[in-house]
Amino acid sequence: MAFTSCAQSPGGETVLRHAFTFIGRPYVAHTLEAGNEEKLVTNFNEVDCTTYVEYVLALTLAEGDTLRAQDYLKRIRYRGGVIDGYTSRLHYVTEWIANGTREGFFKDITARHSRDSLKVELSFMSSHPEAYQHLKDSPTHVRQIKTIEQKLSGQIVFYLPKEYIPREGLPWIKDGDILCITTDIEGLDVVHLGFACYKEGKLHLLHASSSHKKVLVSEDSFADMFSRNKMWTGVRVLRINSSSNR
Ligand code: 2YP
Repeated sequence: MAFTSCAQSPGGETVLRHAFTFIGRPYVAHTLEAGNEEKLVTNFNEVDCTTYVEYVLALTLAEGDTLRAQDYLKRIRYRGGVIDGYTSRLHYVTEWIANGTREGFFKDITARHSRDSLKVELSFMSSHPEAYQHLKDSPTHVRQIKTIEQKLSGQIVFYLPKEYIPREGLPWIKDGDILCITTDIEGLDVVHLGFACYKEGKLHLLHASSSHKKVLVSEDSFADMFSRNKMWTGVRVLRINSSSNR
């Protein structure tokens, strides 16, 4: 698949090379909810938007070594890399970003290019327990998630509002960057994740699509996707620290 990209970062091609290997794989939600005991699930064959980004990030950091990728995956998905029950998983992207930044996996480059900020207010999981297999029958888990939500709420983060995202993308958003789509859904921070992928001079989203039920490069430009998703408000952009990006 030939992609002419006008905004290259040295590590960006490496990220996209790993990301492209997943194209066509089925979108399957809740693959991490199997069983009652929280353990590391590595299912490269059935992905949702988050597990797709996590698997590609782990493979990129491990330079394709699937054994090392398992260790990176644990550090990407769990607070401090420690698996200790359901709530040790980084459920909210706000905390997933802070953890991955601390671990040196990527850096949030949004603040360098956008002066727009938003205040994080998290309550979605504790106020919709019925939507989560490990919350609907566990008041203890709900209480733990509520404490995490309260701890994370109130912080100010930078984002790029959708009105500033042109169809041709921006010079500072490069191939392979992780795009975290912010939302105005009550109590939620991010509603979807994917990779920046330039195609014929336009910025597209390479993602696990719940509507197309598979991993693909979006037909529409990233900017045009916002007109079809009214609850999308903008984007936080992460640059992966792959060896050639360091
Ligand atoms: C996350 O949802 C879940 C994690 O519990 C789960 O729902 C929340 C707050 N967190 O471990 C993880 C992996 O399954 O998914 C994601 C979800 O996006 C879905 C998967 C998608 O678009 O494919 C992350 O939070 C990324 O954006 C949001 C979105 N959740 C909701 O819209 C409720």
